[in-house]
Amino acid sequence: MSVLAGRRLSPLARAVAAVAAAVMFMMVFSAGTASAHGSTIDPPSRNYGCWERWGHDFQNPEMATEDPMCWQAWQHDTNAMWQWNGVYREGVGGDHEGAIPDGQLCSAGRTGGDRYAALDVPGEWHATPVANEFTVTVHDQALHGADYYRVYVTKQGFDPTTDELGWGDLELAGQTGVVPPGEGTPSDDPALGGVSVSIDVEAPGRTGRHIVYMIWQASHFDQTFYGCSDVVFG
Ligand SMILES: [Cu+2]
Repeated sequence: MSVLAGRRLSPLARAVAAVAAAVMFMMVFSAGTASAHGSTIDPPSRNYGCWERWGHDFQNPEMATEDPMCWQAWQHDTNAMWQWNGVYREGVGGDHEGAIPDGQLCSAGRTGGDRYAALDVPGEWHATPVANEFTVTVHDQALHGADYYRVYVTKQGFDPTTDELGWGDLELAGQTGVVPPGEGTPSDDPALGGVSVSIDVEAPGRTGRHIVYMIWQASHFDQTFYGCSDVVFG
């Protein structure tokens, strides 16, 4: 009887195993593509910086006082921090201002719903010291390449601790032409992979806190990445 039952069940068992294998494959595949994006890593974007500084210790309550804006971001949506490389939109067609309302620039216009909304909140974000001429480094994990990178810096007078970021606050400070896929500095950090691309930036006359806003028009298809990095001049 047990032999007969085994024979009768084995096609079902094979079917179950096949479905399980397919699901496993899809999970691995989607996890792989989800991690295959990027962001500004220097000066770090809000999303990358909070992941890099606290990803190994994100439940540490000291973050609330040491790095309060990262704390509110981790509290808002942990997945946004794990998916630090996913702040992008598709099909924008180059009309960034049309796709992203004022006040939502850091979340790429609330891409993915509410997930990245905490990135738009003004406050005491950890700020990287920079000179008026500096280099922005964007990390491209999956060798997407770029049609262009554009880097903006907020105008003098903008205060990231109190002001929501709008398009009218930005001045272009650096840009590139086409960057072929794979061009850049390869990373030996297994959490990153891919290549880092450096962009020269000039922001004369700036003092104090500012936001560096980065637009990366990837070239594999119409996928555009956006990122806010907090800096302090002088
Ligand atoms: Cu990607």
